[in-house]
Amino acid sequence: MKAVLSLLICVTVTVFAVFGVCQGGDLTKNFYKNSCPLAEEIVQNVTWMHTSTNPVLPAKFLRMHFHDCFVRGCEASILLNSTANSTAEKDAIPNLSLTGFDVIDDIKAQLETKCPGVVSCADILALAARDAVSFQFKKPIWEVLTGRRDGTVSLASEALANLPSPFSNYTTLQQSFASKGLNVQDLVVLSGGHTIGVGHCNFFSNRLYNFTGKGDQDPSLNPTYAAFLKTQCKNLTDTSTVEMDPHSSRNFDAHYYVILKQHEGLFQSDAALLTNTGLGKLINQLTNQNTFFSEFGMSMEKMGAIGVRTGTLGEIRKKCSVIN
Ligand code: HEM
Ligand SMILES: *[C@@H]1O[C@H](CO)[C@@H](O)[C@H](O)[C@H]1NC(C)=O
Ligand SMILES: *[C@@H]1O[C@H](CO)[C@@H](O)[C@H](O)[C@H]1NC(C)=O
Ligand SMILES: *[C@@H]1O[C@H](CO)[C@@H](O)[C@H](O)[C@H]1NC(C)=O
Ligand SMILES: *[C@@H]1O[C@H](CO)[C@@H](O)[C@H](O)[C@H]1NC(C)=O
Ligand SMILES: *[C@@H]1O[C@H](CO)[C@@H](O)[C@H](O)[C@H]1NC(C)=O
Ligand SMILES: *[C@@H]1O[C@H](CO)[C@@H](O)[C@H](O)[C@H]1NC(C)=O
Ligand SMILES: CC(=O)N[C@H]1CO[C@H](CO)[C@@H](O)[C@@H]1O
Repeated sequence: MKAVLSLLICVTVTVFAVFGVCQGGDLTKNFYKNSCPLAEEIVQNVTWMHTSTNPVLPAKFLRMHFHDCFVRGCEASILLNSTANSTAEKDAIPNLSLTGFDVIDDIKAQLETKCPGVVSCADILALAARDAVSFQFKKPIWEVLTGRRDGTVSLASEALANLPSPFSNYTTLQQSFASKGLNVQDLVVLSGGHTIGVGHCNFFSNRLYNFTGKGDQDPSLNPTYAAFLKTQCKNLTDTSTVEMDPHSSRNFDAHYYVILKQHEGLFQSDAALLTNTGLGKLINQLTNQNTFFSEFGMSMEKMGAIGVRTGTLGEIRKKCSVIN
């Protein structure tokens, strides 16, 4: 029955595609093979060139891609500038510390000289996130499907409403991911993105100084680690940054799960993964680098497909920071 149903769906989709009625569709491997054969190579070269002199770029791009996908789908709304009429996602509070927009502009400019109006900003971001993270391995560590098109709307209020907060508990995180079609496995695996990059004290200092409003510490946080964090974040208003995966925050590896098990996850949202005891087995498995990398690739493919516009939907922006 299931097979018959999917055959029916396939036939329907094909018929619609042939007649150009169906505007949506799936992402594909190497979408620009004919229209811009060097596209993926150009993205990788320019990304690697910038990453070689800017070691924080992998963290910036990985988080930027996540923020893009969780708000209106992966359609580059995160790259749009605010206009006279509307404040863009870029200028919402959760964007604090996103950088690298100039690098995206550089990649786009080089693609526009080779194949004008062909490669979407949403695809550039998905590829650049993968390539920046992969720079340390000198080869791509997950596959990125392409064919996304760009959206035309970006609203700061939607960033606030759609991005999970670092103060979230497990239930809230699970709901947030479910609302994007991602399951609990994706939640645990993608949280492993916190193996690179930094977090600002104000996103977790309540765990050090005032967890329940009584000047107390979060009992689920490793006390030795908490003592260290207090030397980095002096008080509740300190806005310094600390590495999320201490001593290895520029190394994309499985170490996030090692510290997580030691109750050294930085945010409440990290610690929350331990509150569902059913996830212990998965967390243990993910401490193995090969397992983490292959699972991360699969979950990134799902995240990278959230709400994508394909076919004739959306547009191919000429500049990533403004709509055409
Ligand atoms: C599960 C829900 C998540 C929450 C609540 C969350 C929250 C945060 C917060 C608060 C920061 C610190 C920002 C700052 O202080 O500048 C951060 C950083 C980061 N997040 Fe997440 N995040 C989540 C999931 C993800 C996912 C799915 C990815 C990518 C796969 C990701 C990748 C990153 C990276 C790479 C950084 C470091 C950014 C930098 O160094 O500038 N996060 N996250
Ligand atoms: C990308 O970089 C490689 C290695 O430096 C070089 O051989 C290749 O020609 C570059 N490709 C493009 C499209 O610039
Ligand atoms: C978008 O904003 C950035 C930062 O303010 C600026 O450098 C860039 O030129 C703007 N883009 C356009 C197309 O005006
Ligand atoms: C601002 O809003 C007005 C009226 O809704 C519209 O005509 C105009 O095109 C908008 N401008 C921009 C830059 O979005
Ligand atoms: C999780 O957080 C939400 C929103 O703050 C709250 O309504 C809910 O009661 C919390 N759940 C648990 C189990 O603490
Ligand atoms: C700790 O939290 C309580 C309750 O929210 C608040 O009244 C108190 O002022 C906070 N303490 C500090 C040092 O901010
Ligand atoms: C909190 O710590 C920061 C960094 O050490 C310091 O600059 C600031 O004055 C402190 N604020 C308060 C209220 O103690
Ligand atoms: C990179 C970037 O655009 N950051 C903005 C994030 O939002 C704040 C306002 O909340 C802006 O001041 C930043 O410029």
